[in-house]
Amino acid sequence: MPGGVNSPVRAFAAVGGTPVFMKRGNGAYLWDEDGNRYIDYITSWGPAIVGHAHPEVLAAIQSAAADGLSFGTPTVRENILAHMIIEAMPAIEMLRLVSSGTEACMSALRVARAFTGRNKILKFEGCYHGHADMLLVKAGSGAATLGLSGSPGVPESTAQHTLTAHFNDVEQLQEIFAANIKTIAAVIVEPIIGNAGFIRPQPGFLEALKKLCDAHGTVLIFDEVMTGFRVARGGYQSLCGIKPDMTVLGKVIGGGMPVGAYGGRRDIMSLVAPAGPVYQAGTLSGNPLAVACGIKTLEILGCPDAYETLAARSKNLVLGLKSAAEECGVPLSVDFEGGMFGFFFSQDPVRNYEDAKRADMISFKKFFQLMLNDGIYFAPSAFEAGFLSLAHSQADIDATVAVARNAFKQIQQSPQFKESPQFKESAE
Ligand code: HOZ
Repeated sequence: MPGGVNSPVRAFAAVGGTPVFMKRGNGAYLWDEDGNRYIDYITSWGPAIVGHAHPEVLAAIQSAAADGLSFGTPTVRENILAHMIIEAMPAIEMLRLVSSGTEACMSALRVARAFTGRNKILKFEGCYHGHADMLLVKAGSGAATLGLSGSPGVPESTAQHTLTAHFNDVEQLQEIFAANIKTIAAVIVEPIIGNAGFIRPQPGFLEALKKLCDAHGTVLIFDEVMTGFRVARGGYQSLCGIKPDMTVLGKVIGGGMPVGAYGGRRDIMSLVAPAGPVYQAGTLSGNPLAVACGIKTLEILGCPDAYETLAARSKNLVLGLKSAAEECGVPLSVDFEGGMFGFFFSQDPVRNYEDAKRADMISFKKFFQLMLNDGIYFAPSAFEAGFLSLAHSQADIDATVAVARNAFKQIQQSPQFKESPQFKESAE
């Protein structure tokens, strides 16, 4: 396997060392092949929001498996999951289940192009929307981790249709729309960026984006693969009150099995075959086991206080990390929403991908290794958000902060830290 992995960010390329091979997970924990236990803040990059190996989820999958693995026909379960999604996100009037976030983003853009009859799309630097050719332009996640701004193999004739902009820069957006009058088919955006670390939209940014899209007949696509059913049941769109034309989902809706979805306005989604002429298909789309896993996960998330609990845990974690860092004189910028969080070794708040790249990567790398050695598993890249689950207890958070305090002390004492611009700035 290239790099020994099946997805680049897992290879520890940005933090050094050998990736840990995990053997099993339960609740908030993972165990590696040598039997070491870790508090897990990746949660499979988001899906394991109710905790690993939740007994009710396992029972739902086992029961679905007993009925057969895949039929390639419509099933009632697919309709149950589709209804649960539509109920939580009223902007989705019609949807199609697929097997990954990549597939969902790629398909959503095809439909948006067909709907508008236009070719250009606009994405934001540091946002990651899967690895379809047209979206591997200034992408986040593994591409950012490896410093790849594009990818060989993506034809220039494909990439030329992808415009990019800085997240949180309304002025630049206005200029781009003015220079591309009625030629942009779609804007795709992670309403909170989770693939360049955690970066929140500034007040007014998404509102301005929506207004420009409406004025120019451009389809606004919220990529809520990370934020959907994670920051709130209705995704970030339910918190910011903006109704996108289309929404892309993945991760939590499959609860750890391969499920993605794209949906939105009925007039747009009606173009998808066989209702309309835009082709998209999949043998394992709506797979019975995957859908059963998603349904049970969303049912568990329906328990009272699920999102309050996730938010309280995230808050305690990031505030605990921040205050431990401050005690040691290490600047740390932190943020969270629901069960998703992030931190940058930066004095200043991070508002876009350029800011994220300026954060202190040497301290991040040291922090990651020190935490891992003491049984805390954060993402092995500064360009990824963190995720926790309903299984994370306050005791897990306290234990994490205690380990982090020790790590920050060691970072503060390292000669590289004293030479870093971050340290010099914080000392001024
Ligand atoms: N692109 C995923 C997170 N941003 C990582 C996928 C994986 O390595 O599993």
